[in-house]
Amino acid sequence: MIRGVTGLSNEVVDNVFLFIAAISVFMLVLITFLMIYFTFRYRRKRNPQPEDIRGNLWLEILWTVIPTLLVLSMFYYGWTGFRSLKKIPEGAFKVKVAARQWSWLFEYENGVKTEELMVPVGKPIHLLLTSQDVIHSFYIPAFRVKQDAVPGMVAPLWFKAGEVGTYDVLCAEYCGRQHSYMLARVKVLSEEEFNRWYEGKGKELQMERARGLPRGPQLLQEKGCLVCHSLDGAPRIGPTLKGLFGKSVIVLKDGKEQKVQANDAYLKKSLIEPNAEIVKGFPPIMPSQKGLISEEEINELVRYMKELK
Ligand code: HEC
Ligand SMILES: [Cu+2]
Repeated sequence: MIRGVTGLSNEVVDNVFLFIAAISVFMLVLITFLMIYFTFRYRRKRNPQPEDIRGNLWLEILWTVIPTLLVLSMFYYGWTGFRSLKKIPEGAFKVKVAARQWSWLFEYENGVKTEELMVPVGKPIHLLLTSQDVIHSFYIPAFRVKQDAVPGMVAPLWFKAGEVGTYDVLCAEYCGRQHSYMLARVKVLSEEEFNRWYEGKGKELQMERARGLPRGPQLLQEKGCLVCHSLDGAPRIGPTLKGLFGKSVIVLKDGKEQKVQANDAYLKKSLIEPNAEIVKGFPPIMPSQKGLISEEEINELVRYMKELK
């Protein structure tokens, strides 16, 4: 048990785990003991003539019934635990979680988006998991919860953090080359601190929207572009976005090399149909933003990319 971490899902999972582990250890000890005992007890020196031992009804009943009960009790605890993990308490605090190659995005009901999951302590948190590309798996070891995020599906998950602190979030489904980048954090705050953060962020967002501030840098972060693209000239998984506008780029189109000008149309197309023209020397793995991005966001991103000289 990880010290200092308690919560409903922890108790449920830990109890089942300990129960099964205890039975397993008991069986291991018992079987090992009997094995060693029988090798001595029935060794050849003491029993030069092999004996023909016929069935024993009571023994057979015993060793059928006891293991059956043990296994059924494991099933019972597992099943009731599973049910309570699946039953989301009413009034739980909702957060949408989007998984994508290779980052997580958390979206709260007031529209605020973050890359770290912020939650209040002691309150049930209801996560709604989706994936924008391949199958990922949302995993918080400290809270004993794990759930696949599958494209085209919303998977629910809930937990309750017992103590204030910072805990790891991992992706538990191998999802491509930079799978390990999907290490994020859950920050558990006291209720008061959380409310202050939540309301502050909400107001900030409203103000930004009202003023229509350029959101380029924030969009790049929010849409997860910076996992694969740098702004400083160094290639990452994809080419750098620095100085891209106006450059001539060698791309593979239908398998043939071509030179194209990186103009507005090219930048837009790179977002919506990234695999129509693949930049030479890079793998065709950029996830299409189709359906994930608004016209206004595309325009803002293109505007910002043009500024990255
Ligand atoms: C999973 C990694 C990944 C993510 C996330 C990603 N890209 Fe890409 N991107 C690539 C790769 C790889 C290429 C080059 C291959 C190709 O053209 O498809 C590329 C190509 C591009 C190009 C063309 C670059 C050039 O030099 O011609 C642009 C523009 C671009 N991406 C912008 C974005 C933006 C904006 C985002 C966020 C909305 C984004 N990308 C998210 C991997 C990614
Ligand atoms: Cu993943």
